[in-house]
Amino acid sequence: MLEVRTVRLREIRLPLREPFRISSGVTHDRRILLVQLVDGNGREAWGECVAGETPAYSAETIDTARLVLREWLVPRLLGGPIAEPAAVSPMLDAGVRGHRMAKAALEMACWVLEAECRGVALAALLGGTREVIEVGISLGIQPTPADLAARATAAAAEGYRRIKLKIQPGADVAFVEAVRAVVGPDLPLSVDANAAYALADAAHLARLDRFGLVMLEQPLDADDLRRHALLQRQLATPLCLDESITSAARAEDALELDSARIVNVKPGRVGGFLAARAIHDLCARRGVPVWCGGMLESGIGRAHNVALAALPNFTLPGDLSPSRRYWARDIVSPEWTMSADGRVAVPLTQPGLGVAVDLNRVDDLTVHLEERHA
Ligand code: OSB
Ligand code: MG
Repeated sequence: MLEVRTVRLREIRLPLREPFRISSGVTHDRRILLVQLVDGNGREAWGECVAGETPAYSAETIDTARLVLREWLVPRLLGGPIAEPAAVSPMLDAGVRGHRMAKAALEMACWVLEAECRGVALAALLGGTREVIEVGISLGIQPTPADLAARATAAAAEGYRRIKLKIQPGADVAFVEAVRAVVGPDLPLSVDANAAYALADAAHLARLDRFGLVMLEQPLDADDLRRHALLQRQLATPLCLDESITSAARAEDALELDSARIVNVKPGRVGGFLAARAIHDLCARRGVPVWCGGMLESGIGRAHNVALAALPNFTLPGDLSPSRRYWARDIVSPEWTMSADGRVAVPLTQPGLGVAVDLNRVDDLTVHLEERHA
């Protein structure tokens, strides 16, 4: 039984060590909305909203999420007892369409609170079985193929198990070719277009087939399941969907249509852990591999993602880079690290998140704070 007495919504500003460019825009500093729950016994649990600064990746932004949380979502959670964390999504979904990133921030914090109350690790509460997860890196768009190849060489030397290259029209075939030439034929490579292409680019995208990519992620518009299926027929490279997969029903549609043969699961994109797990289970039943994507999260969001990625069908490396890849200093301790052979350890011995939130540092970084009580 959960009873949320206080909810704090706070925005922190966390500068990236270097800008991250994808086809839909560039991020310099992350504006991150953190959710802090406090229950009747003074137990605390943290959530993180993955919405971006601009409505480029999805319609939601940190500012829409804050509004929806404050006006519509937080009031539903306060006060009354909640039987279990699986009951939270139905409460938040009733009469509120969309806004899945806002919902997820609250829903995932409730799972953390339950894990704290029961004294179990979040990964264990979710049904995770894996103790280590393979890590992949997502490399932003660089000015030239040689620049990207240098980044890829460094990433391979650090031990990453898979390298994902962001692509866009004008920065694709030659860039992938340069990377394949320096990393050799065996390192798993993938590309992510963040919806930058059209179906008319099919013949051009088929030129990527000769690089033996593990997948081509989200080439077309998020709403376009049918055109992804038409594109898949013209490519040897398996398609993976990210932006398109907003729910288990959407994932089912995509698999029925053959719009995707691999699914990127981000709990923050789909409304939280309940939906993320449903997508995982659906894909497992159908023999479709999934992996955990990232949204340049702080160490709090990374803890959520690592816990989810411990589920058995997360068989491909996740975008779960260590803290130092993104930040001069993270907001959790210990910071997230990666072993020399490219793995992150799932914290299984401590209850809840498995990392401590550095409250002094969070306070220093806070630019906006609001609080609601039951
Ligand atoms: O498409 O996976 C994506 C970051 C922001 C928005 C969308 C995406 C990404 C990444 C970053 O690829 C992955 C990471 O967090 O390391
Ligand atoms: Mg993606």
